[in-house]
Amino acid sequence: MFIKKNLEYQKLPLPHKVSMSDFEMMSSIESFREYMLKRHTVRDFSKRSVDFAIIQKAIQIAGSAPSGANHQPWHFVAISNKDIKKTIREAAEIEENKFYSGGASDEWIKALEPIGTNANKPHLEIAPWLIIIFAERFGTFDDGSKYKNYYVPESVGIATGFLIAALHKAGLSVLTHTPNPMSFLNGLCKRPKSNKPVMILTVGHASEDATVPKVAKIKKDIKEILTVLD
Ligand code: IYR
Repeated sequence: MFIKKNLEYQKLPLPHKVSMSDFEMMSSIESFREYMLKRHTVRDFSKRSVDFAIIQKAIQIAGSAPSGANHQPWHFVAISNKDIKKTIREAAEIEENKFYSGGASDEWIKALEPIGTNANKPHLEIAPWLIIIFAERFGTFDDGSKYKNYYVPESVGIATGFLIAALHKAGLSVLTHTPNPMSFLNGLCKRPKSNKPVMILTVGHASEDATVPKVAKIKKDIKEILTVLD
């Protein structure tokens, strides 16, 4: 929580200086690239448990992300409780059933065909952890007064990217899931109305027989995603 009287501008020397030779830079980015390219969105999870300490560290990394005015407009709810996971699965499947049986446009359903998704979400119960990501529209100072957050979707998106990368670094697999509507998650996670549920991350180990859709591995060429003006 922000303490109002601590919020004065003050300069600090850069706390960590990462200094690398050109060679070290290349080798560092190359090994990171190789590792990140081993990340696959997984829908088939094993029941193998994951220590809470790993989840906690990953969320610390997410919490270090840059954000609008450094307001850190996010909150993470980590769930391993079987009953709560079951409730989330049931609620999500009700919404997904509506989505897949007429709620979504034909164009959207067609776009999902190559990914092979459907309304069944067993992973929400099988995987050891669900992390629910909330976006906070407002924060509260130590004196109880409220302040507005800025660039909330952008900030939460960056933190979510950090989180997914951190979980991958721990050898875990992740599935991003956005059931719509998601307001049932506020009650279940005891979060106030000012918190908007953004995403459910299913987190755990991929099952032995996990598969990925072939199309998921077709990535746009660098020439298509990068324009250089030099
Ligand atoms: N939320 C649904 C549908 C879905 C939508 C998109 I866009 C995806 O990339 C994947 C699925 C579901 O989870 O099945």
